[in-house]
Amino acid sequence: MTETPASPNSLAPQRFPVVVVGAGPAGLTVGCVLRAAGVDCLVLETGTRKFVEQRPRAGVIEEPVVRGLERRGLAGNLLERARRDTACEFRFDGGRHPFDYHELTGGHHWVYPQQFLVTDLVREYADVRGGAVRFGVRDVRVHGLDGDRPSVSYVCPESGRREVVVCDFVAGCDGARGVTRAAVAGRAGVARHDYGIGWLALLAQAPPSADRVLFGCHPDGFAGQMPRSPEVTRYYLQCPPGDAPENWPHERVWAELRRRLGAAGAEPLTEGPLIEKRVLDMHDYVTEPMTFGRLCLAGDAAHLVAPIAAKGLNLALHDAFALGDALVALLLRGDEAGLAGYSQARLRQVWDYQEFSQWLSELYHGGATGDPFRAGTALARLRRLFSSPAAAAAFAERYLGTAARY
Ligand code: FAS
Repeated sequence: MTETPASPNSLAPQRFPVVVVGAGPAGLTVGCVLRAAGVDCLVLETGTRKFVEQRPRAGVIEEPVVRGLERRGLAGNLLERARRDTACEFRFDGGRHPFDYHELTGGHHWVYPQQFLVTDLVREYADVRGGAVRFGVRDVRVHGLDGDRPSVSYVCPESGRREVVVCDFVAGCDGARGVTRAAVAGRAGVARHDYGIGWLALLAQAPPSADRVLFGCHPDGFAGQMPRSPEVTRYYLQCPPGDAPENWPHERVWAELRRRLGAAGAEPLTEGPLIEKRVLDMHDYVTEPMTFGRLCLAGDAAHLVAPIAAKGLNLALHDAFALGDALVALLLRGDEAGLAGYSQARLRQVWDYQEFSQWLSELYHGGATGDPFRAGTALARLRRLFSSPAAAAAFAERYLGTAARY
């Protein structure tokens, strides 16, 4: 951490109560909550507006998160356009095993591609609520986090000048590879877990093969189908960590998907061109605490949960709700309780979701480890979802993220 730089060719420092680093779901939601309360803030983003609005990632959103967005006036398009899922389906033992969580709990999952949500949030923040945002910034640095006048500096894409913004708080929402967590690397406790597996993340230009999420728990590895829209479908295939997308030509991908998702009575898969192919090495991390002086981390900047349990986006939005509300309470009413308790409260849910992700990973991947004992316990865990109402209810609560408290 360095003192506020006074570079000779930078203009006088600007001033905002809050600087938000990163215009992903977490950063934009914090910005929208602050703007709704009339708190000024500046969002800094290295990508262009077009880039952040078109980046496909998650798509499954929990009901409590949808209601949180709705209460903050951020769910208009989502409620109109998203699909509500009522069931998912496991495929193992050569058979189809539908899991109707709506019948069990009355709950839903909402399916709304993350890039659609980010597009809504950018419009709401910048165009509707008049929030300040700088896209395309470079070399963002944070300064003086332990004092009461932290600042953020960045290189302006137009002038090439380093600009300085003085603030009261920095919201670190710059994702897994950002600079804010790195700025406190020496002080943060970071707990990591590596699953030792990869997922080939695919987007197919094809309608979904089934109107629900499919989980194929196959001895040759996991396969998943997540409908995203009537035209595009997300698929995942378990692969070795560090594998190269080039090793997965079109024919091999569909042959593996057919095999691992194959089941008696199942419709054939609807194939199509693969418009995205990338390998994700499955790992998790949690940063503790999530606040350092005047820096508050939220979303993937603080914790990463592999897409196994579809929790990353949901955790990022839960963080953003809590952080936005806490900053408003402090800046407008001098109420410090929310911010003082932010890190501890968020970490309870973060660890709960990490534990669920681990539990689910064993269920998905245990059968493909080559270890007959793990394969046996994974199958027992799967079968219990369909033989024990208590196990089914517990799974549904965690899968839907509807636990009353953490
Ligand atoms: P984000 O990473 O979304 O946003 C951070 C922003 O900060 C980005 O716009 C970035 O450009 C910007 N930034 C980075 N460095 C910066 C800097 N130095 N200065 C300024 N800006 C900077 N989650 C699920 O729940 N379900 C899924 O199915 C799922 N699938 C995924 C698939 C893929 C391929 C990936 C990569 C992730 C997936 N995730 C999924 C997780 C994902 O959704 C994240 O949890 C979510 O984007 C987190 O949101 P943010 O914390 O806002 O971070």
